[in-house]
Amino acid sequence: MSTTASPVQQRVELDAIVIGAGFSGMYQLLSLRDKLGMKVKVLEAGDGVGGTWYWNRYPGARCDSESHSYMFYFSKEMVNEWTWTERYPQQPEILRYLNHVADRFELRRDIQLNTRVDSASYDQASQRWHVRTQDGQHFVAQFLITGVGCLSTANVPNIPGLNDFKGQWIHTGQWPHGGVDFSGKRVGVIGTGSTGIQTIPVVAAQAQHLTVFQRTANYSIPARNAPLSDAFKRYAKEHAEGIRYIMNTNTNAHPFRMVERSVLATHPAEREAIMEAAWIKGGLEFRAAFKDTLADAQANKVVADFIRKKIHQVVKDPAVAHLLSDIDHPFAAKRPPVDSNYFETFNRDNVSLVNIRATPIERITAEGIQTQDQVYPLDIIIFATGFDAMTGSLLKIDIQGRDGVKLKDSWAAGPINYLGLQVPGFPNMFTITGPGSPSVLCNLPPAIEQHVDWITDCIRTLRDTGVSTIEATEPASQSWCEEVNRAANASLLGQVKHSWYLGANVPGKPQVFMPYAGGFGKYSEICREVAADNYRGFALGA
Ligand code: NA7
Repeated sequence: MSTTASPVQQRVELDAIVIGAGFSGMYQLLSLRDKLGMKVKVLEAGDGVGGTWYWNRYPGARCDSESHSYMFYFSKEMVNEWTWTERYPQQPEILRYLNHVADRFELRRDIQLNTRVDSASYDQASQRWHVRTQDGQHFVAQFLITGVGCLSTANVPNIPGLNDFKGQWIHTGQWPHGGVDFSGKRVGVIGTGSTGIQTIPVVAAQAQHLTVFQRTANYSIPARNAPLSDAFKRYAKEHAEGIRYIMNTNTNAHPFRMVERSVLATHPAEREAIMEAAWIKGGLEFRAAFKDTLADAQANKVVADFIRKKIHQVVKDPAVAHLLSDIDHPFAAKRPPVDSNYFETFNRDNVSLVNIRATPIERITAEGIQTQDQVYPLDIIIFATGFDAMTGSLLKIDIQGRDGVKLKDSWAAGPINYLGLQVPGFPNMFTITGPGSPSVLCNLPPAIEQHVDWITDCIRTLRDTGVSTIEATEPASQSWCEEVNRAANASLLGQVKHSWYLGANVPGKPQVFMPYAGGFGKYSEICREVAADNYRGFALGA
């Protein structure tokens, strides 16, 4: 049984504190507790495990990674035990999987739910982290490990008048557990990122009318979701080691490789056939049909034009098709969504599209949304407006490192870090899939396993060699941030200035490209070399 927060003040001494009980926090707990025999507690704000998949319960919520890759591979037995039902797992199925992980490894006894961490401060004299929770509990440990998720702090735009709205408004990342009934309702969705694109077709099928408020048109690839065949289920289990090897050694930790073929060097008729086949197959693998799609603007335009053509083929009203395909950024330079009937949904009589780039939202009134030229009466507004990504959840906690330096001050100009694993000035604190690591550019479970394994090996080494503190040095962190920047600018990723990869979606956030775009395989290799070189770039203290 999980324990629930008690209001009684107490001071609990531990070896390590882990924040968050999603994929990251649970595997970190298992690794430190069961492999190293440490005393560990996971503190989790929700009243269940699952992290991102606990909170994101909006209709249509589904993973864009294929199910056989969106799971832990550290346990062969668990790979064999668990069988996914669809090509892309839906949120309830992923949540069931994560609950299975918690039960299978008896993790719940060391996970404290309903416990929001308020602050964490490092005491240099005792070399201990002091963690305090919203309800006044006090935990002390040598190591602090954050597994707070990259996309977990909801970004609700500050639109004037929201409090005046008489209807219901919801952010997709804070969806009510009881669900929302759209029948007979006039619904507005703001946002056409991956989330909006997933939820719009499902909401449209239930609502009386759906109005989509689009600021930036987006590419999307058909997911071609379907139940998995028995043959595929067998294949995934029988080839688990091979699948794992591919994920761990390629660019984005997906279970397929990028084809070593250039768009521009391929004859136009042949590349059209290749793109057509990739479109029919569907999913993020479309992006891997050529090696230069994200490296060369001309190559990208060929692929982008193919998708624009597809949008025009699907959407019957040419004006709507134009608006949906009038995309201002290269394909895959912002996170490319995959969908089930997104563009088709705009052929429905009960769906309309509003171009808020041309006529921006001015305010929300009691009745609905008012743009520059019209009022749209609504009963429900859905904010599919994304997250304060990568740094938001860390900065919500008042984290103070050595000499009382606050993380928010240290990161005022951007998230300085070393390998996305540590921050200089914050000894013995590790950030699972932190800014500076490949994280959101990857299929996340392999990226999480790699981080957790590295952190666990590091702590084991410290213990075995009598070292009590480890801290990223300032020079190593500076040069890693330069490398993160270089990697982004080596591809078209660095050219898009209004993406959440740079923090551009949150007013006032420093604009720094946060994930490492040099490739997951290469990144893992760097982490291995650093560890083998006696933790080069980290200061080790007695
Ligand atoms: P995203 O990808 O950040 O998309 C958010 C969408 O909301 C995007 O279309 C934004 O338009 C729009 N948005 C954000 N703020 C506003 C305001 N103020 N007014 C109008 N429109 C706005 O978030 P998602 O949840 O879809 O996806 C996040 C990740 O989760 C995804 O990549 C997967 O990895 C899973 P913009 O493009 O900024 O003009």
